[in-house]
Amino acid sequence: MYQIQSTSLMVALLAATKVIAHGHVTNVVVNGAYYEGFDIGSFPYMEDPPKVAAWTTPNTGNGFIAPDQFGSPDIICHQNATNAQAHIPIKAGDRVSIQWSEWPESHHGPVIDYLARCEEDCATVDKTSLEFFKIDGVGLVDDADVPGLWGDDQLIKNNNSWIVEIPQSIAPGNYVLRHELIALHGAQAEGGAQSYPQCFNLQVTSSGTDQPAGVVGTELYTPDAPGILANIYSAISSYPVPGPTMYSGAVSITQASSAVTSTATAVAGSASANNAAAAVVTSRVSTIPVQIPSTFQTRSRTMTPSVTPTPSSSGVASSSATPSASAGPGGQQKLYGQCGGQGWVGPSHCGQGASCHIHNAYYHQCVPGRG
Ligand SMILES: [Cu+2]
Repeated sequence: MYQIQSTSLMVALLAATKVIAHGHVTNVVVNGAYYEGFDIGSFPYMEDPPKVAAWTTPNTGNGFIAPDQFGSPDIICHQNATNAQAHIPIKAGDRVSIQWSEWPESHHGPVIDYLARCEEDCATVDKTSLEFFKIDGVGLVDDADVPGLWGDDQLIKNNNSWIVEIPQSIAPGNYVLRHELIALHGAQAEGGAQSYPQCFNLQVTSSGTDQPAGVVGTELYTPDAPGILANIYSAISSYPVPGPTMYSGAVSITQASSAVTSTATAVAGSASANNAAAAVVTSRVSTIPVQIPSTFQTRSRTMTPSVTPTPSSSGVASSSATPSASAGPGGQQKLYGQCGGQGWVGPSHCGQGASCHIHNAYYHQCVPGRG
């Protein structure tokens, strides 16, 4: 019994480490309205996930894009990302507050934001054709104390959030907002930088006319570019934020928290920029809504039968190899079933091919893969 418990604990710890290690954008706030992001903890396991303005990625491990992938489409909107099917209506000059789940202190580096115009609909545009222009880039803020104070240190101080202003001068239209953190803790060696891009579809109304030239995502960076290859552990007199030069109409703003006053649903369907569709404000709230387990799909299908348990001399009770949701603590849970969380007394193991993923302190779920 002890062995099983400790294995279970180890799986849980590994899952927790993975989740805590990096992060992803949970939501954005525009003019007080809260828009849900792509929830990597639940959407990949739903048959019909909500249509949100955030691009979809199966990057359930909160991973990064390494420099040897900077020329691959994965650098555009993260690993195997596919177009968001909804968009956020916004006015040029408005600000977007981007909320990360968490960000590790050791991962110093720049915060960078780009826009790319979609000729038609950002829900169907070929991402490799998007040309990004930089509207924000904060790298080394203060190097008094090596490794320095960086853009993402400001993000951490600001409750893991970042505010970017949509330049007033850009032409109206549909845009992909590409928000990115680049971690430099290993960047003293080529290949050691880590990119964490996150994309959102915006429908911008504006009286501006600028259509800044941009760069396709796969040409934003190279592994040896200044700012990608950088040693943050020695004093740096100046740090060049990687990527193309900043758009002249970009606005640098002081970071602050953005109060949530309502929740809103991103607009799905045709994204005509002339159609001044307003966001559907569904409710007024005073606090940020919390994902609750009831949004998870429950499925009746069970795991494929697992292998016969290895005979054990210690007499561990494993008379049945069939996963069962009614097993006691330490038993095997079926795929997508609950496997832990505060107050949970059911099975804490997942069947073969699945691992226990910690969505939050209250809900751990068996998901495919080794976690
Ligand atoms: Cu890391």
